[in-house]
Amino acid sequence: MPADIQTQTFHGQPALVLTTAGGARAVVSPFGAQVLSWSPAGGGERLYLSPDARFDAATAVRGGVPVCFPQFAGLGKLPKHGFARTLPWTVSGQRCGDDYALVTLRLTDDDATFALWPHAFAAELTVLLENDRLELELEVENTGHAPFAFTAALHTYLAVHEVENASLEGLHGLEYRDAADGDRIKRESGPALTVEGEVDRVYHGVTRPLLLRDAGRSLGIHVDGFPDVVVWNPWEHKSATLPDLPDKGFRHMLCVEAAAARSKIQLDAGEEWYGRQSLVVL
Ligand code: TA6
Repeated sequence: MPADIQTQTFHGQPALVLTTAGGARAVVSPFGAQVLSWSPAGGGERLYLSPDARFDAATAVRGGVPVCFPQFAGLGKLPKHGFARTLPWTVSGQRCGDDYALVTLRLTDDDATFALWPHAFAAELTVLLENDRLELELEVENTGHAPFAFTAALHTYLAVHEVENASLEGLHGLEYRDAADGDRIKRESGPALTVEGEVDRVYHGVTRPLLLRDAGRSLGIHVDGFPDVVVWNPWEHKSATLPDLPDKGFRHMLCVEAAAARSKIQLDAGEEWYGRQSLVVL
């Protein structure tokens, strides 16, 4: 069978299901332009989706790859992580080749977004599925007549077998803001990051590819255009405050997010920006 894109129901909501000839599969929800599932050819699920996630087309879905725009976390006056993750996006493009499937979703300003954030914009998320990789590209265009600035992230929840046994390589020597320790600025000293408690860090100036090792599996994480990488695991106490994450859920996830968080991206009228995160099975 060639690559294919079908509309199906996923947790009661419409979703696009992308498949490749080799057997890779991804599920993308137009609500929030959120990738909810990804399994490469011949492999198991690589994204964490909370079994307690809510699918009511209003609440942010816990897991997969939420798109945070035009604000990352609480870095401003907007709702946490902005409004893009809780709005319906339009499917603006679909294409299949011999060995890939690609969809593009689009969100533009309307009265509701304008009331929160008075700017004219067009945001597009393109999801490319190949046998051994998933690539997400967020493009933002200033369609208005005045400059604006934003922060953003692809808040990727990676599935891990047991987070304490996973390790993330490639951050050595980088400066980070430790949101789990009073926003102190620190420098990564170890060759690999391991998780043994709450981790909530914004690493700056990430240019090298990262490598996630977990239970005999390896995943390459490439970030382009986004200057920062956020690593997040809520661990036990924080996790208890999240109603849509089960008690032991934090053990099976590690967020490695492509982000523009430290400095805002500035766009003049008519300008465009893009940032990309690629996940590659190694
Ligand atoms: O990206 C890390 C973070 O900003 C954390 O501080 C944590 O709160 C997380 O995002 C999840 O946010 P959410 O609003 O989805 O519960």
